[in-house]
Amino acid sequence: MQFRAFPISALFLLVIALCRPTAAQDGAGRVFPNGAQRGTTATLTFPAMAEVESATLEVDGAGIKPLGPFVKGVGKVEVAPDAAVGMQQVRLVGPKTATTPRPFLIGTLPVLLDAEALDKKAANDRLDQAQRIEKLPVVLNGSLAKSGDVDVYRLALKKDDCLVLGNESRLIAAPTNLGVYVRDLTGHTVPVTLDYRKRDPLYWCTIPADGEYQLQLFEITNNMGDVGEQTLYRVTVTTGPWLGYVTPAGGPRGATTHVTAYGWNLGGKPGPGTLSTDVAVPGDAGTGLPITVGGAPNSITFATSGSEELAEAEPNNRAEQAQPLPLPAVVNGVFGEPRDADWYRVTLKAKDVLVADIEARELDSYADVTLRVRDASGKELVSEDDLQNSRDPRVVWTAPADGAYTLELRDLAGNTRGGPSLFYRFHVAIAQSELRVIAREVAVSVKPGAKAEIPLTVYQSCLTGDITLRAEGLPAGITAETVTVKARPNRSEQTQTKLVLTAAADAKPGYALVRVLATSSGLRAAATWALTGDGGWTYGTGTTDRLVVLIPAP
Ligand SMILES: [Ca+2]
Ligand SMILES: [Ca+2]
Ligand SMILES: [Ca+2]
Ligand SMILES: [Ca+2]
Repeated sequence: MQFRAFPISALFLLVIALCRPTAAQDGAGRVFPNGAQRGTTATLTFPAMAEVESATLEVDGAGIKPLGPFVKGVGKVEVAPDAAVGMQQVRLVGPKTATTPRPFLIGTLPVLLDAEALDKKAANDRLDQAQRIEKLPVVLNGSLAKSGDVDVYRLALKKDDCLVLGNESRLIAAPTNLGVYVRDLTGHTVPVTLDYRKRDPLYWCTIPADGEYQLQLFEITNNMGDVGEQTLYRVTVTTGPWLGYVTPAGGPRGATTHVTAYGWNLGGKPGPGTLSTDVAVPGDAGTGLPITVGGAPNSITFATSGSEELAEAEPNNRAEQAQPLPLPAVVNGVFGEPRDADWYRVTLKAKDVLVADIEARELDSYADVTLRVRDASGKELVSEDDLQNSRDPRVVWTAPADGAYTLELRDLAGNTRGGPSLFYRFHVAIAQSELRVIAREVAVSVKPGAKAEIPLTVYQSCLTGDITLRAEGLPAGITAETVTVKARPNRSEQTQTKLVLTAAADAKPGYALVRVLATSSGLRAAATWALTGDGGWTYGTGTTDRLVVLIPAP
């Protein structure tokens, strides 16, 4: 599909239908509301813990303080006035079980909650039941919990306002395909433009005249008849700034990068637009830095690196125009127009292991990048697109002989589309060692005198030393033997393994937050868990590296 503004189309419905996961997974972490304004207190509800007399809130992050234990899944939290804006994870640990962690967004804006989500007898399905929005900007947080549910809100707008509905429903790990109508009070529809470049489509429109309007929120597919409390939404309603993306999409740590920001109502100009600004990345930043621009209430992730970074230099559409790259390097490029091909050249020695890695989809770029490696004669040696699981391509490949090799990048649908939203970051290096561990359970329960397993997947590239896995911070009475995974020099490999936990017969009930650490010749990685939502959705981008190990109460 092209990057342009489409109305809600059959094609879009087909695409989101195809995106539904096939395997049902645990959604026992659900929490409501899904965020709070900093400097306020909020009452959180975890439906999975409704039967539990007393449970403890655990937060991955700083600035959220529980005001006492949670009773029957409900408790209050205080969000500090200086809490960092962005995503944290919250979960509840009871005497026998723990919920999965869920994204929780701390913001600067007031939150208006769906009256139906708070009170089963309330309704906001029609204009005469509409909830009033007194002041913009505001965050609407609710659920489309019954078949055909519509949530109606009412507000005053001015002629030529650019109204933006910044949708973050999948960001909070909800399986929601949010649809929006903007109507005047007579029911006349204001044409709305849909930008579905990101996993959460954004809606915007220009208001035709001063007056009162209604916003009607609904689930586009009715989730194939499977709507419920999990069909949550979080939408920022604003006539002010909203950030889409920036290019370049990242920069080196310890340096300032000049970027162009793309969004809406930027710099006081209504509608889609751009803004130039600088992004300073601290030397100790992680691999992603949350940034915001021009007073927008939302943030995006700015990628960072420890390498030299270059800008793509057009024209580079043919082998003989290939841009030479030092090794290692990070190139920030874009498929700027239809049929854009971006060629690069590296010089390798025989047996050099080339690691070529694309970041595009991961950064919410619209580009679906393919990567080809060719020798000096033009013969194709490697081709990778990784379309199957919709991930960005990565090539680990050993050069057969000394010489120059070309790397050709294209957008899979590039014959019909091009533009700034089709950006990418291209990492190239020789024999870059890498160690990563993913865990598949986020809470493990061990009875006194019994054993339990933490299943792990270990990813390694070009390691020379064997990998040691161990658990740190186990509760008293629980032990785990270390596990060794053989190093595979000059190779990229994944290994399934597990840590076995053993509880002493007299281990006391309780829990601890445990980290699983992997080390190999100077590299260290903590196992992470991808956060999933109801129905196995993994749209929430958060991860956690803390596992609940629980000795259940008898
Ligand atoms: Ca509702
Ligand atoms: Ca409703
Ligand atoms: Ca290009
Ligand atoms: Ca090009």
